[in-house]
Amino acid sequence: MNANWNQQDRIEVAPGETIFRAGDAADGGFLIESGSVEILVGDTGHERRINLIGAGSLLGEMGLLDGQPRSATARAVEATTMVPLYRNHLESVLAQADPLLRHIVTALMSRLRNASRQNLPQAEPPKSAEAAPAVEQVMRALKLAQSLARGITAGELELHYQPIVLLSDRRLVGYEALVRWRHPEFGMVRPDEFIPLAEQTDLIHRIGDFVLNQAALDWDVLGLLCEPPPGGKRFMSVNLSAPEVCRPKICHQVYATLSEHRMAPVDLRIELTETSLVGDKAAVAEVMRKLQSVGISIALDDFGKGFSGMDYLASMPFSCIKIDKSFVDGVLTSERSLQIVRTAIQLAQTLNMSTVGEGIEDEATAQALLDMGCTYGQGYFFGKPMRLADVQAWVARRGAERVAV
Ligand code: G
Ligand code: G
Ligand code: MN
Repeated sequence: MNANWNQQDRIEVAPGETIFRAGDAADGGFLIESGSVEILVGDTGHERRINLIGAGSLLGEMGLLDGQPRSATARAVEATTMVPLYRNHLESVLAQADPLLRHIVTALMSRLRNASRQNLPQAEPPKSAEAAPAVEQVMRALKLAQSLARGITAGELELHYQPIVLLSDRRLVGYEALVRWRHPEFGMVRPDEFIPLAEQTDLIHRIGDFVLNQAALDWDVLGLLCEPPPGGKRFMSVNLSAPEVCRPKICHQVYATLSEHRMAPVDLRIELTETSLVGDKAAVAEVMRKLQSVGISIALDDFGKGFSGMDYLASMPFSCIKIDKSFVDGVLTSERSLQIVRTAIQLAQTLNMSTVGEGIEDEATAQALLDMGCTYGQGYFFGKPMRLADVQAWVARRGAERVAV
């Protein structure tokens, strides 16, 4: 792909402009948004048009796959707008896609590759009914990857807060900050879709900065809504992913943000998943100890979901374990889930850590967790992730309900 186009969101091409020539190096493709493009074969001066493609068509998609030189020339017929699709993005999207989707896309791509070997560079992905949603999903992920930088700059990220309550009396003690992307085309996009894309680049740091900054800013209001028991803690939990934990000067960045917003370090909790702990263990532990030494607490997120939670519990300074929803969901129906949750809570108690049950959706589950000694609860049963103003309304409504009881 032309170096000047690298990492652009949209490319505008003038009528008659060449997009690429046969023989050019290829490392990506394009999706035509508007306009039209002709595909030409043959030598300069003796070119022959073999196809004319328009909005919604893929162009140069072979480069997405194998980086082989272009087998034809592409030229805009009129003013044309294209979304560039980069190979590293496709690869990261596919690496996370579900295996069926990965299989479909790989099969489609290999068909395309064979078609192009037979000198049919105009071949397009078959638009069969089955393949359409898969292609759409890949397109969506690619478009998201492409527009993330712009979206962050344009202020499309927002932070939602999910209440965390003390299970014994259901009082509000804290929140988990969860980032969302209000995308102009796709609406509200969940972090599972864009955080992994952001982690491939430095964009994850811009997201991390936004989240920490916004959470510290909103804590001014949200902190006052909490009602910790006498001597108990109130907290704002934020999620950090691996590249953020390993970022040089992460501690400095966190302290600077806290002091800018006059947020007390003891009010901040950082959630780390096992996957954020990979890499240089000693370095990660060092960062965690530094954060902890100023009063910030650290929670092990999604406990039970990974492979070696135990290992991390032994070597890293956690003060809280968040028990994954997949186990919480089963406490009433699966003896195994029940025993795993019970054991996790006991382990936490032995190690002097608190516990949060995640994804609680009903009263009976909340009660079961409380009976086992779980400290905190989080889940739709108490409250969904909400914007700041909605948290205020939620607190007011709860207060009224309590008075009414
Ligand atoms: O709210 P939702 O279920 O969409 O969140 C999905 C996952 O995305 C959560 O489990 C959480 O770990 C992750 N996530 C949410 N917000 C952030 C954030 O600000 N930073 C990082 N690194 N991950 C987040
Ligand atoms: O980072 P973590 O995996 O802990 O984030 C929790 C995620 O789970 C959030 O994205 C939130 O939207 C989601 N979630 C929280 N409570 C519930 C719940 O009760 N039910 C379901 N289905 N999802 C929940
Ligand atoms: Mn979390």
